[in-house]
Amino acid sequence: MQVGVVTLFPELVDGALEHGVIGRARSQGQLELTLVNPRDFATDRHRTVDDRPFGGGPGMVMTPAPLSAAITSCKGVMPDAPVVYLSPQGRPFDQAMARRFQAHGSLMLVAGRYEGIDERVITRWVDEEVSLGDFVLSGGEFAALALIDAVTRLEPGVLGDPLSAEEDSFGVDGLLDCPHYTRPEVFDDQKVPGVLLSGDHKAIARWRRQQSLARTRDRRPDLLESADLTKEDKSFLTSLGPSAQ
Ligand code: 9WO
Repeated sequence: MQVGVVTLFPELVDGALEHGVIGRARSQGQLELTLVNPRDFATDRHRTVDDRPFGGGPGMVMTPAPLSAAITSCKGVMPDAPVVYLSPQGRPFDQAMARRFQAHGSLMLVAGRYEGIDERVITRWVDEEVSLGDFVLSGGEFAALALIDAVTRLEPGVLGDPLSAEEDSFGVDGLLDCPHYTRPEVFDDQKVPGVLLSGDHKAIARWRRQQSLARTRDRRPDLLESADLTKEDKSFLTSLGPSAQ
């Protein structure tokens, strides 16, 4: 997976991606990262990358020329990468989008700062504007990092066990994950559910499925609309009776 990030804070992005599973993916060449700083393309004495908004108002806007030059430079490295701008105005990111980006093989992320970037940069270069949720950050970098993590872990060989990428929440059937337990059997007066100690693999699988179904109905009933449900799943949900909502 080839990922470019256009950012005023390349050290922040680089440092965050040194660790854990994603850090290993980088050292094994499964994630190839290109960081481009718009400040390196500013031409004035102070290397300015922001300016006051036309029309007035608080704060600053990322000025188009250095940002545009940074995107152009990154395009030279990855000409086929779709350009994605992370902002609260984007289309909602989800696991299906992560799979699509991973399957494409290359991706350029634009991380904004200040109040945002000049709209003409979006018009000219951005293929997709993407949001991770209804909240505002101080810049697009942490959203870019979350997206990179979600995409890179789908790359073959990045997770030790090839099944774990699929088995997580949203993996295949669009349900939330079941609860997890490890030793000790009793912690803080709380016992591990007996079925998990039974050795009855069929009963364990059924219990986990039912936990996923009940949680999804309680916390994210919207996901049940498009979830992959069997007849048995549906009759279990019916057996729960009306939900709290
Ligand atoms: C900052 C600001 C300050 C005063 C008044 C209004 C304001 N709006 C913003 C703002 O939206 N800043 C953004 C910061 C500009 C684009 C990059 N930033 C960003 C990206 N914040 N949050 C995201 C983001 C990206 C993806 N998913 C969720 C949030």
